[in-house]
Amino acid sequence: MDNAYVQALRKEVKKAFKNNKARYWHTIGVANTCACLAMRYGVDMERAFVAGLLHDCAKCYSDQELLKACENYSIDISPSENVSPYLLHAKLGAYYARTLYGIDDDEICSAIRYHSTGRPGMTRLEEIVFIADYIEPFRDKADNLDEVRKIAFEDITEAIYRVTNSTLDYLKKNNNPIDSMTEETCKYYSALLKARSNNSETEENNV
Ligand code: DGI
Ligand code: FE
Ligand code: FE
Repeated sequence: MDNAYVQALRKEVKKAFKNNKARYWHTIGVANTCACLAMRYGVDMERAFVAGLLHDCAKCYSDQELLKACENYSIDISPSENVSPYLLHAKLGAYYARTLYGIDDDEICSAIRYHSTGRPGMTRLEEIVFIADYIEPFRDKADNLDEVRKIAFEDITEAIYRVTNSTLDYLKKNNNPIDSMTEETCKYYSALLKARSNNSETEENNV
């Protein structure tokens, strides 16, 4: 993966989003933020940028189109995806990354697949795409954005816990169906933080 390849891919994505400028800018924001987080956490920068570029490549479809495409390509549809088909853009995006954009890197495809819900035990690259989607500079929805933006570069585990926790709060407040994966991700990262703080307490007691 070199610079010329990444630029060519960016142009393809720009063309695909020609009718949705805001989504293109979000995509560029995510790709750049992925690259910054990759520098911070010692992950390959080009792979992170490419995952960011393609993470929402299936976003410009209606609910009906998403359901139909997933049926056509035998992509499994969970009960919560049936109720909230927009969630399927992550699974369909991973499929299109492979089939339309020629990505044969399993970890990049998996980062796209799990970018909306996360998953327990994400790889660093998956974590980077998940967080970059939330904190990229053009995002302005969540109240805790400034806080999470800072934490993302200090402690990505803590950032993922905060993001999943506030997403769950938001979904509950709005009576949106919750995908079990989002819940499991939050539980996993909460347990990881707890285990870490128990360990450091034990270490302190042993001094
Ligand atoms: O595609 P984007 O808008 O850039 O971001 P995304 O793919 O993370 O999708 C964001 C939405 O996904 C956000 O409004 C919260 C929602 N989401 C995350 N987990 C769940 C969920 N929606 C439902 N219904 N259930 C979930 O478990
Ligand atoms: Fe998305
Ligand atoms: Fe996104």
